[in-house]
Amino acid sequence: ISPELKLVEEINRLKKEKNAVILSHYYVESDLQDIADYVGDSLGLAQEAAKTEADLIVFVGVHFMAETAKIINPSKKVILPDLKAGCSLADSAPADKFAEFKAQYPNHQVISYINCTADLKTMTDVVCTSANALKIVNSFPPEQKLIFAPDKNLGNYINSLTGREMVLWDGACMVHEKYSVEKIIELMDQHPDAEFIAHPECEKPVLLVAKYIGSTTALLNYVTASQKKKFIVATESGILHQMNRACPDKIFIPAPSIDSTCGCNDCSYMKLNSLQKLYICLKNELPEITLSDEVIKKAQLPILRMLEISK
Ligand code: CIZ
Repeated sequence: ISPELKLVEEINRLKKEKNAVILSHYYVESDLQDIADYVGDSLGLAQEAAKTEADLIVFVGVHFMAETAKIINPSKKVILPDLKAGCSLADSAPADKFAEFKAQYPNHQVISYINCTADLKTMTDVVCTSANALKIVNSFPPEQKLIFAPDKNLGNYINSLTGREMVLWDGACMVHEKYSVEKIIELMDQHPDAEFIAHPECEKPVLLVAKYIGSTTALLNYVTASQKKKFIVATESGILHQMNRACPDKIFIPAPSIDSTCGCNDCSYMKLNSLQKLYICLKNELPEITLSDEVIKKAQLPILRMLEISK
């Protein structure tokens, strides 16, 4: 039996013993997606966390996602294989700076992308993800002034769809802002039979050449339903595992980034997760996500609003 299989066996044994659930994000390595009880985007993962009956939630993703699971399950233990698995978007919006920013715009309601810290969520009216951003924004009357944080690219994209002029925080995802439109066009020329699809966290020039724009789940659904056989995909390459599983007869080419050496674009934070770390984390029930009662109470409301609107 290979060491990897042994790890998988041990993880499954511990999971049963501890009544744990493993929630993995689409962007983690394939083996960590395959071992999960549920694999999905942050909306699906939050929905799953909200209804789980497990005593222990193991979140194989990044810190803000595990925090979200804790906020909606304060009485449960939530653990993350590597506490250093952060997020450039969350880092781009420190709570104190955001409080100053928000104070400049009285009469505005705040929509924050789920990719932010729990502290920022305490200053938020409704949280959104890329899967439901349009729906959340449209749930406000047109005259309501809005702040959208922290992803300016997603905010700009939603502004362009709705004709709104939401005030945007100046943040971006280090994976999605690095796609090179020149290299993408070159690749499209080499593969004229391929369709280029992109995530709305990408910059505008990249979105302008995309045939379809959507969240990870929307992109996955799109390629599954499409008659096309080949796609160039501009989002973190972890999603290609689910695309290949859903459509074994189709070809998925990761879109190139400005500085990619491997021909794909990975999130180094997501890739901090590993089977080995998952095993150690589950065994020791550490590292654990902890938040003050006050933060949980305040941050819960905008997440529950999002879950209600997304039903
Ligand atoms: O919402 C998520 O999970 C992320 C980070 C992207 C997406 O589109 O699903």
